[in-house]
Amino acid sequence: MPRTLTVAAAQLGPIQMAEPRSVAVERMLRLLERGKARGAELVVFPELALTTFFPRHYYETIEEADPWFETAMPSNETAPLFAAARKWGIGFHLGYAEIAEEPDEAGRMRKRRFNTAILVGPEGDILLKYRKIHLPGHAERDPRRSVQHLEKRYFEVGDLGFPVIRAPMGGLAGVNMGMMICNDRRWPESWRVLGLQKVELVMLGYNTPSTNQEGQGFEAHHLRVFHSHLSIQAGAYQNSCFAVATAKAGVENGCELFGHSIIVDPQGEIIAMATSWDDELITADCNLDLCGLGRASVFAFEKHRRPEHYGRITSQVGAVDPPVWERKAAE
Ligand code: ING
Repeated sequence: MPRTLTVAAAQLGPIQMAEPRSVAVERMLRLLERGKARGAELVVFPELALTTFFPRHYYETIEEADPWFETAMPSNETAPLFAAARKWGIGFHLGYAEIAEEPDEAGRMRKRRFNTAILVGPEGDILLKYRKIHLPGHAERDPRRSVQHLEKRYFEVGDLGFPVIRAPMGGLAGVNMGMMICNDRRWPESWRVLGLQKVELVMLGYNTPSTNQEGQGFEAHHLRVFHSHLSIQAGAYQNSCFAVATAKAGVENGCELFGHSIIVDPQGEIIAMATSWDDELITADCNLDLCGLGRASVFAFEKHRRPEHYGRITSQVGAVDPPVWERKAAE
């Protein structure tokens, strides 16, 4: 009997600055209901799914951005999602901005801000939490940019690593599930750390502008979606896992985000894709046994990996110049 899990990407259209969380949650409940009707057992919502993508806005003090954060999860506004999960027996992934009163590395208790995602089980338990590690953009206002991207200003680098948990989901007694968030998908290290924990299903949400805002050079528009899909398909293939990647899409305060949410199988094939840039549910039946093929052959890590040659990957941050070739004087 194949270990099949029916998953859904619940893509959200734009959330405007003035839109209260209750409206976003109502939209998400409609998608959860549609997921139930389609037989979905796990629904993946986007990154920062409760509000507009506020890191595109500059605030003089980071405290001014605090209204965009959740100080409790579940909160009054998000409790209906947890109740629906329990009522319908559906798990869900939710991305949100998190404020936590926690000790930092120096053991000092303080208010900490993260770009966070949680995995909630069909009984409403929070099974796993992840805090975004690869924060793109910049920390100070950048006058060259058409739109700011201030994740480095408002969020700390995640401090939970890339965890994987084996937990019941749908009709299965145990599924190995892990998460990453948006820019993380562009870094193969994110995928490999999850792959080294036998992840079977990677969930990720994203908010990605449809045009390059860095102003550092020409990038054809179609490459934005190509790069996103390339990263996810490669990550899934090279770690023999399924991936559910869910967009927040459409035009928020004049800034266009692309949709193209996808579900990818362990062969790297796209098995479902959203076609709108609005609220849209896509589903796929994932036979998790398909993760085994790659793991037993091309990507049998224990047989083929050679960590003794990978030292640069963890010892270096940036790239270094290579030695320059010179013709050797004749001996
Ligand atoms: N957004 C974008 C992402 O990684 C980006 C930022 C876009 C970086 C394109 C590089 C190229 O999809 C977030 N929120 O990380």
